[in-house]
Amino acid sequence: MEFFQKDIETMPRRAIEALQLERLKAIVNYAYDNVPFYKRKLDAVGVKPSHIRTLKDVRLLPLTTKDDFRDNYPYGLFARPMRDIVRVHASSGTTGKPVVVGYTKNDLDVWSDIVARFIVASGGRSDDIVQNAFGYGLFTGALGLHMGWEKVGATVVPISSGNTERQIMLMQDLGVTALVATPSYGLYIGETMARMGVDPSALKLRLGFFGAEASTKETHEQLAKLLHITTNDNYGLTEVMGPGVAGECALKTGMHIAEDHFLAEIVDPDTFEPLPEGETGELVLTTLTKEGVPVLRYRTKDLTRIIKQPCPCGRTMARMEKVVGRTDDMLIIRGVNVFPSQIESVLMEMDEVANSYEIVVDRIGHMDSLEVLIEITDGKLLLDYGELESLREKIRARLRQVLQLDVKVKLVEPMSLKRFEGKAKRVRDLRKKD
Ligand code: DLL
Repeated sequence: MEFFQKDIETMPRRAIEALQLERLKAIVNYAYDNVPFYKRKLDAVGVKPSHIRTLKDVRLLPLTTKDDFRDNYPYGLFARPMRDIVRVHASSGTTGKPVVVGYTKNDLDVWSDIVARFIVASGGRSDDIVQNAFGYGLFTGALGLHMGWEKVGATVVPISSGNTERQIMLMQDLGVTALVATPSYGLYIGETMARMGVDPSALKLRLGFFGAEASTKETHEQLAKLLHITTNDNYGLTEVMGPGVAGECALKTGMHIAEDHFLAEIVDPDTFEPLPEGETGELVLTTLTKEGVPVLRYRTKDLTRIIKQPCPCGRTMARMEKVVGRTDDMLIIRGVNVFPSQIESVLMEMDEVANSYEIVVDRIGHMDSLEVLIEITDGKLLLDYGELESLREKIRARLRQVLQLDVKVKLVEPMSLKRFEGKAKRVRDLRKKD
């Protein structure tokens, strides 16, 4: 097993926690002294930086939310004057103002280190040729992975997203060995390859790095099969840094959190009370070293669980399990909680259906209804009513078993649903009138 920063990645847990405490004290002081927003928030609850004596004391600090970033748009949460900031990024909010963040030189150095860690942990090497199909721009994904791969010493092809056939042509011509994309775009690239008659096993492609949206184990299996690669899942968010907050190693037993730079907690998503170790809840992150925009207790809205046992790969940094979904993506259908990822798991296991689906939620009278539009793989099936019905019934029964809910299933023609080059949007909730 190769490491990018072995001494750090395999530190004894006691040492990691001691380092976290030292850094937590320093960052709370730093945020209090340099960001009026944090001084106001801490003063309002009567907490002083000196009250942080143990790691658990992080709970004394108020939570920070996306709205806090919006309310302080654009530079209100910056702790450094603009002359120290060398880059800004922003998240693509669909409504309202975006979240703007800034990085010092040192922040970029840390950021590229933590991206390089999961790249190397998943088998990325200096002789890789990397097609970076994340959209370049204000999105942290493209430049984050770009810098991480450069730090590893690989060759980056900054192709950005879109123009899928050209992506495939360049993949062949340039001898690309690693792909960076959202899982949805990875699926679309794989599907386009099949349509073009390109055999993925004849390509040099061997690794795929997928992040920026939730993907199930089944989706990764599908990506591995379609593209003939080994896959990696990696996690991050603009407010806290970008990609690199956590990433899988080759054993794929959860995503190792860069705990020397982030303190992770799991809280009850309704009460915000801390949950016992190992339980699933909302991830809350505190940056421990970030200079540009330090963030105390950011509510990610992502639901996951943290595993602290050392991983057989040798890394001691805690792992977060694949994200189940976001608290704001959870659908409540006739009182039952449903995550799109549960539906995705079922569909990805079935060969008869393609990788595209759409979930439509509506209210008919007083009843919520959930309909899933699913593309079939073979268009000829549409001519055989009997077979079509039996497939529909099979999917319905499986979804009922997993969701404990009756779902309408509609099978649609191959390639009739929308494809995504970035983050997918697969849910249409018609109950929300927007
Ligand atoms: O998506 C940062 C990123 C870019 C991570 C590239 C990994 C790779 P935002 O656009 O601010 O930042 O979106 C952050 O995306 O709160 C999660 O809900 C979701 N997300 C990101 N990575 C994963 C993942 C980037 N691996 C939001 N699994 C986060 C599940 C993810 N959800």
